[in-house]
Amino acid sequence: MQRILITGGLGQVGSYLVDALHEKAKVTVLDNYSSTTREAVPQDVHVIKGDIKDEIAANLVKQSDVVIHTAAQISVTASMENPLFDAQNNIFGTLNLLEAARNSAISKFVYISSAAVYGNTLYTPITESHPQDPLSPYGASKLTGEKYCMMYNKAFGLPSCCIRPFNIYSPRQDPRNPYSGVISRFIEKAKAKQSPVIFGDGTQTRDFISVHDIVDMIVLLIENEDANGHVFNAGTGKSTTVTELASMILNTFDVDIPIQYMPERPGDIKYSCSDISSARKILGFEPKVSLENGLMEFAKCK
Ligand code: UD2
Repeated sequence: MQRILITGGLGQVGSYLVDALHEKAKVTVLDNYSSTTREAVPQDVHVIKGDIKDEIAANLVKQSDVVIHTAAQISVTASMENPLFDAQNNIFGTLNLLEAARNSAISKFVYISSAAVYGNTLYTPITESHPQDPLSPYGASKLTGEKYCMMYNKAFGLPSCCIRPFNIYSPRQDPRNPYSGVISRFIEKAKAKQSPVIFGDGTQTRDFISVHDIVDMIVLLIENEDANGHVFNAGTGKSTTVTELASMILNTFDVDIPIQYMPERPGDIKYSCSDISSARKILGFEPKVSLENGLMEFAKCK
């Protein structure tokens, strides 16, 4: 049985990955419990409390066949307040794992980056070759992690690859977290029969991708040797305006209240939509969850 290490395995992406993989492989989770609890994954999954910067992480990498590195400092806001903390986790933590992987026999290292590496959108759909000009320490640290992964592939032959998720959503995203995405926030409001608040005029667009499609892409990456040395956009290739999203959520939850508009959020990008031709061609990836069905999943959890 393949031994798979999932760093950040109690987090949003990590815990869904555990669900998808733990019956097919010997899964070990490494998590520092910074924003989650043991209950995020089934009791029979092997969970180790520890940090990606520590020796324990390096030892676990050496005992694995596959490493899926989802653990990160994920808050853009926190990264603006404390760039050093962000870099220690996202750059040095990643480097600690890569260095352990260099001296091991692993068959795959998957790194979860972010669409934040692009910064302001110059054109859509955004291809992987779009200029990368991050606007936050978080974007810069994620990009640095990617560069290290790709350099380890070129210089040391490490079988590594990266994905750049666009706007991921799932019912496991905590709406009270200030960094939580717009979908969780609007749903929280709809459930409380309160108006969703749109920042700006609502014509801004985003590419919303269900966590299940992110998991599908990572599973495809694990077995695909042609993916090594590549970075893939992880989106749906479809864009939705924030006003359309608010209406869809009010419909899904059968709530008839007006939308509230507030001033635009500083630093907000206007248009975002991924080009996923590369993932389609090399991985055979096809997103399966429509936004309508993804929102229904939240309604079923209420
Ligand atoms: C997403 C990612 C971020 C980074 C970035 C890259 C999330 C949570 N964040 O930021 O990590 O990768 O993309 O570009 O996925 N909005 C409202 N009302 C609300 C909340 C948000 O109108 O109550 C708007 C917000 O102003 C923005 C859009 O909804 O125009 C999406 O906001 P978001 O916070 O979900 O994600 P985003 O795209 O800023």
